[in-house]
This record gives sequence, C-alpha cells and structure tokens, in this order.
Amino acid sequence: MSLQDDIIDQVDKRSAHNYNPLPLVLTKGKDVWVWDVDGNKYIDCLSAYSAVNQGHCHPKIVKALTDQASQITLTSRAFHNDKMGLFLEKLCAIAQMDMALPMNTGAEAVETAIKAVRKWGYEVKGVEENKAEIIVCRGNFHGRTISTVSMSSEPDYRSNFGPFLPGFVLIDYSDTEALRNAISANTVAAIMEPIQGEAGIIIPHDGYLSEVRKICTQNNVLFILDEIQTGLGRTGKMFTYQHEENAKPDMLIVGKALSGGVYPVSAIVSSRDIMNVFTPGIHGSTYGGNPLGAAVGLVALEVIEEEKLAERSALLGDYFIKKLNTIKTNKTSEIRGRGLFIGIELHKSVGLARPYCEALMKLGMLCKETHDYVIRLAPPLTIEKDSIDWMVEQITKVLKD
Ligand code: IF1
Repeated sequence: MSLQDDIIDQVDKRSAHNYNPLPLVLTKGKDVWVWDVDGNKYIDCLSAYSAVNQGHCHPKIVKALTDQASQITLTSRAFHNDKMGLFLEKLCAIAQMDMALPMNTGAEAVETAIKAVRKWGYEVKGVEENKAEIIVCRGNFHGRTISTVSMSSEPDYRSNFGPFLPGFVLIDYSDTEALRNAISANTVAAIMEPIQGEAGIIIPHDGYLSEVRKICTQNNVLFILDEIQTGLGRTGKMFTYQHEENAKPDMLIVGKALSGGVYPVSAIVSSRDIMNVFTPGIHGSTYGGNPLGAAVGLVALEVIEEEKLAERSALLGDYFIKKLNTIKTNKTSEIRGRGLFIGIELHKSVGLARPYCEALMKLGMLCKETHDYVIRLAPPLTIEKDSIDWMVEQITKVLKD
C-alpha cells in the first residue's frame, strides 16, 4: 500500500462520507501548482471553488497570517481589535458600499443576509410580522445550513433534512417575468447568484441583472447578490454584476477569495440604511471580524488589486475559451464562461464528466465536475498563458480518447 492509499483508508474510516473526492492526497501548494504526497505536481484548475483566486500560499497573504498570528488572533467582538476596521474600510471601498458585517463561512454570510433583509422588511418596509418572503432561483447554491438548503431546489441537498425554513419563493433563473409575478406585498428581497456556479456555470441572458435591479427598485424589494463564488475577480470584473450597466445590488455577499484560501472570512456589504437594522446584541459570531481573518482579508483584497487579477481573468479567460473552442470533438455541447470561470458541457450521450476529470488528474490537471455533465475550469487568476496552452493540450487528449 502506498502512503496515499493509507491516508485515503484512514479518511474513509474516520471521516463522515459526505464527499467523494478524486483519489489523490495533496500536501503542498504554490501559486497555481499543487503536489501530492508522492511528489506528483498538478495544475489546480478548481482553486478550492474559487477561494484561491490569488494562488496557493500567496507570500504576501501568508506573511499577513503569520505576522498577525504572533500578535493577537482573537478578541471576540466584546472588544475592538485594531485590524477589523482597516479590513472593512478596504472591502467597502472595493464593493462601493457603506458598511460591512464580517462572518466566517459563505453560508453564515448568507444567513446574515437573510436576517438583514427580513428585519429590514419588518422594520423599514412594514411587512406584517412573520410574513416576509424572499425570492430565490431554481438551481441556486447558497450553502449547506438549514436556511440555505431551504432555499435550494436540489433534492440531494434537501432530502431528509426537513422541516425547512418557510418564507422562500422559488422562481426560474434568468426569467424576469417570473420575478415580477412572484413579488407580493410581503416580498422583502430577491437573493441570487449573478452566474449560477453549482448549477453548471449558468449565465443569465444579457441584461437580466439590470432588469432584476429595476424590478426590485420599482417594488421596494431588496436586490441581493451572492458573489461568494463569482466575486473578487473570478469572472473578469471585481464583481460579476459589473458586466452589466445599472445592476448594482443593495447588498453583496462575499466569502471564499476574501481570504485567498488561507482562512475562512466572509461578509455582507451594503448601504448604511440597510445595515442600520443591526443594533447591539442582535447578531454576531465568536470569530467573525477577528484580527487574524481581518489581517488576511485586507491583504487578500490588496493582492487582487495590485496584481490586477480581475483584468487578468478577463483576458486569460477569453483566451482559454477561444482555444477550447478550437478543439475538434463531438463530445461537447457547449463551452461557456466569463473570465476564468468556464464550463465544458458534455453531450448527455457521452456520459458523466467525472471520468474526464479523473483522466485529467492522471495528466496533471485537477478539476471537478459540476452538475454531472459539466467540466468546470477555474484556475487561480494568477495562471500564465503557457499553462493555459498546456491545459488545452491535456483537455484535447481526454476529449479525443
Ligand atoms: C461544498 C458547489 C461550488 C457558493 C455560493 C455560498 C456558498 C457557496 C455561490 C457557501 C459554496 C461551495 C461549497 C462546496 C462546494 C461549493 C460549490 F459546487 F457546491 F456549488 F463552489 F460550486 N454561495 N460553494 O458557491 O459557502 O459556506 O461553503 O463557505 O463542498 O459544499 P461556504
């Protein structure tokens, strides 16, 4: 038995089986590269679901982590710390919003958004007690907590986890008529992803987000975008809604790359009016806003700006998609994406994407299927052109075989 097999056996025995990972064990990462315990080197084309946009173990971010780790790591919010304000100042500047509320995981930030818009509904909009409705889209992914699976339309994520949280109204994604029809006097918000990641890199029709913006404004409904996966440069803009004119939401939910994959940091960012529903004692988190996460978050945001990662993503993503489209194969039905957020959809008759991801792993490239038939390509935004050329060669091999 190899070391790798031993480790996988141990995990099989001791870890709940809530995942089915590719059979390799990683031990080291540097920029776009990762190494397994046998010393094999791979290009990471998943980036931990877009948390590692800045590349693995970015030296500046790691330095912020280690410097802060020997200073002070956790104060709780019972006291101020000297890092949180600096971090939130930067986050608000980048998001062009007034105020932020820091949490840890993405799902916690979505929970925070749900609480914020419900409270806004009762206290500002004047919705009758316990009647608030939030519109969400079929195919969404907002996390794994009870509230976020209550928003989901995916049977796998919901099965036997009920009873669910009431107050969510499901509509089709990229359908403005459905949104108009779903709005009632009790609607407080529409929460959606600007591109649906888990659903298979589903890009809504041109103009959808600005139409949603308009409909929400007309009806005094808050427009909330979950940019946990699509934000911070991934799709070729700092935030994906910026691909459209006049699509700025009332609140952004961010996470993942907010820490460059170094530490869980998430937040909601919004206007002063909406954030003012939070008063002392009504919401919080032991770790949310801690100085270690804040120090890391500040530098992770600086790296995105300094290294122009959004611009890189736009240029290199276009290049990647163009090259993928030159592959002569009848196995793919569509290659789509924005920036370095790309999906290769296989014809259903070709079969599942998983064996293609396994074949790519053997060739030195790590990616993860989404929604059964889509190979998702999302390398760190620091990727170089020649690495993209190399990846296209590997993808060509597996699609030809
Ligand atoms: C897993 C998917 C990606 C997210 C959006 C909130 C969250 C996520 C738009 C929650 C998290 C992850 C979690 C990860 C798999 C993954 C995923 F395939 F399931 F959908 F990225 F595509 N909003 N996405 O994408 O954030 O609480 O996890 O920090 O294993 O569940 P979290």
